[in-house]
Amino acid sequence: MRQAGRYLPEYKLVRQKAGSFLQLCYNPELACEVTLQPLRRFDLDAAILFSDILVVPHAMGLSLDFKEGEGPVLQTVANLPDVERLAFQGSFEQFDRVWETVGLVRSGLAPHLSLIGFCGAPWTVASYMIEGGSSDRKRALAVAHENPIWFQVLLDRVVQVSIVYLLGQIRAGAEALQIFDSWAGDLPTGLLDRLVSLPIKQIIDGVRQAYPGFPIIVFARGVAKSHGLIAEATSANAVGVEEDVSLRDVLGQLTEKVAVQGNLSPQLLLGSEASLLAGVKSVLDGVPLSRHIFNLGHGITPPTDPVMVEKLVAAVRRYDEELV
Ligand code: 1CP
Repeated sequence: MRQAGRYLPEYKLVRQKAGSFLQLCYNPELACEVTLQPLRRFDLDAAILFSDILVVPHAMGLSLDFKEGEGPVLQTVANLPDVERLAFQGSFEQFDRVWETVGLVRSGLAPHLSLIGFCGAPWTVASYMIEGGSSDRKRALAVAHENPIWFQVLLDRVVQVSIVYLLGQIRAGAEALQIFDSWAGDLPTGLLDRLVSLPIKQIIDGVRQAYPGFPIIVFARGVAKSHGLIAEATSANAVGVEEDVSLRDVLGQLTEKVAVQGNLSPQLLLGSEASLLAGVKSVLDGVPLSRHIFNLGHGITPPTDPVMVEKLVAAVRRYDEELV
């Protein structure tokens, strides 16, 4: 989860060299380098592609910029003509560069390490396309509630383009996929089916039509009691779980074949070693190793000391060895 983030000095150097965040995303050599950096430092099991969920709306024709200290600035859509102008078929030059990154990463990664590709889920991506950047999602929520025709067309186009994007990542060497619905928790439970589960299921079906059984993790952040329903509706292999939710409770909502991923609070990396270790133990206790991918509950924060990440990984490994 945001492994290659701003907490690593070597990332900051490459980012500077690239010029901007977006130039880094579209520079296969440098994007490969920052994808691999955390793996050189830490004893991790998998790498996550360095890119961003907003590459999809960018490829669909919306202008995109990442402003220093401000986050993304994306061109918005507000009506049917805006949505009908969005590209959703054919080829997307932005994707070629990301796929090239995936290929470089796979060949630079030791064979026993996995490579996770990703995209944003349609609700989260559409919310950025409506709001134009980081926001409270009020406008996007109003549109979701009013459900104008153009909103459904928007979700459908994001689904189609996301499938193209993910299939290319698999062809280039991704071995698992994660779909990030960071703002799923904003929605009332009555809208989760239509706006979260259904469009994610359409993406998963599209991917598995070409690659049957392909492993997919769904991270619907903030849906606590609805993880089970979403997993069932989407046929995810694993669900990413936000912090402050009991993994055991979520496991109880899932069938035996579905695993959990998560969910240590990234804030614990900013405190004492003792509280970090207590946090690791409380995440791991009582969760079967065979159904758990250890991870943070959300992205790593920029003030994190890499030494704390090292201690975290060592603690998880120790716990592993005690059990097996
Ligand atoms: O300054 C910088 O260097 C940019 C910081 C950064 C990074 C490292 C952004 C800007 N994106 C990323 C990479 C990224 N984003 C990855 C690659 C893996 C990695 O580097 O470790 C992934 C998986 C994402 C996914 C992403 N981007 C999400 C979903 C996951 C989540 O964090 O909830 C979202 C919501 C975004 C949008 C985004 N990208 C970046 C910013 C500042 C934002 C806006 C966040 C917000 O609205 O609060």
